[in-house]
Amino acid sequence: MALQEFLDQLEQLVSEAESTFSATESTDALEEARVEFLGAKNGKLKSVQKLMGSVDKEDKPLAGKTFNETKGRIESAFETANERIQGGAGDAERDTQFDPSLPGASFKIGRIHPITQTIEELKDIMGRLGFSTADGPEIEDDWHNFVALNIPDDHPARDPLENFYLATAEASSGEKNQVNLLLRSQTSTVQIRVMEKTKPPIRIISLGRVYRPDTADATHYPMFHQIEGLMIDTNVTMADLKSVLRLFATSYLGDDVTIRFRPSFFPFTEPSVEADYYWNGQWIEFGGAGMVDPNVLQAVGYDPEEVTGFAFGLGVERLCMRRHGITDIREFYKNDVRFLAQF
Ligand code: FA5
Repeated sequence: MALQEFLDQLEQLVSEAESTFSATESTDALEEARVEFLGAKNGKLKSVQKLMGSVDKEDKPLAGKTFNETKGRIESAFETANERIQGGAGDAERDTQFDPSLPGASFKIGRIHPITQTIEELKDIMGRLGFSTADGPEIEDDWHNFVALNIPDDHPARDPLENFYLATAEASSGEKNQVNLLLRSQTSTVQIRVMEKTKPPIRIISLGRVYRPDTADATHYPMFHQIEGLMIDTNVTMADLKSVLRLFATSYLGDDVTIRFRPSFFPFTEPSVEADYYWNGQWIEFGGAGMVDPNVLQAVGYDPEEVTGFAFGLGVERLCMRRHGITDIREFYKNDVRFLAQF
């Protein structure tokens, strides 16, 4: 074989290999091209190498030298393509790795909702006064939401327009065939559930969501939270109620807070009071309270001649609003991160 013909074949192989390698887009395609040109058994370079045997003896040194250069050029075309393909994957991998040597940047982490924070703090305050926490369901029957709380059938608090009634269900006791179910309108339901199961003395609080079809405005929301307190013992008086509520309000709102009690009415307490605090030039009601009505004590099987007690139910949102200077209850439930991030 003439030398020139051999050299031409080598040159043609280089340009063919370079354009094939540079067109590959994946590791698999590149490997296929590598085998095609550089494969040890049937690669194209190997086939051209075999032709070297037919080159004239005196031309062999130049043919061998050019062959080695050709091999180097094809290998380097392969390396370039390999770096291109591996390099792209490497960047993606690096992006997902944590590099501790990079300058610090703070992560934006979530925060606990202000109402949840308030609930935890109120539990803490009442815990220090010896009150443990009890829970009750948000879907209630009319016995726990009304009847046992001395709220008769014809009481306006049972009006369908004042409550979120859900359905009727089979009663578990044989007394009535069906009970009305509703989203509880007050946490006072938990008083009944605890007293039904526990003998006095009792000192509990219960915190949770309650639901009323109230129109949302600056101080009302159709779903809000209450903290319920209940203390039953042989000699609990109105003075105990007043001390606990005052201590509670000053612990949470600060010593400078002014609170007042107004005579009021709840079917399940007698006497009843409304508790208000003074804020921004006006009195704001933050809860109701009173001495547990003897009818309620009887409904849960207690003897009103032996035990007495007080109960209170306060709006958690309104306490939190006063504490943080929030003027509109609706802010809590807009999910606006600019508001929530402040707590
Ligand atoms: C009651 O719910 C009684 N169960 C409280 C009670 C418990 C009295 C134990 C006696 C003994 P009232 O409906 O007033 O009471 O609600 C209590 C507090 O919940 C209110 O003072 C107010 O702070 C808050 N509240 C009532 N309605 C809303 C509303 N729509 N949005 C936000 N807070 C509310």
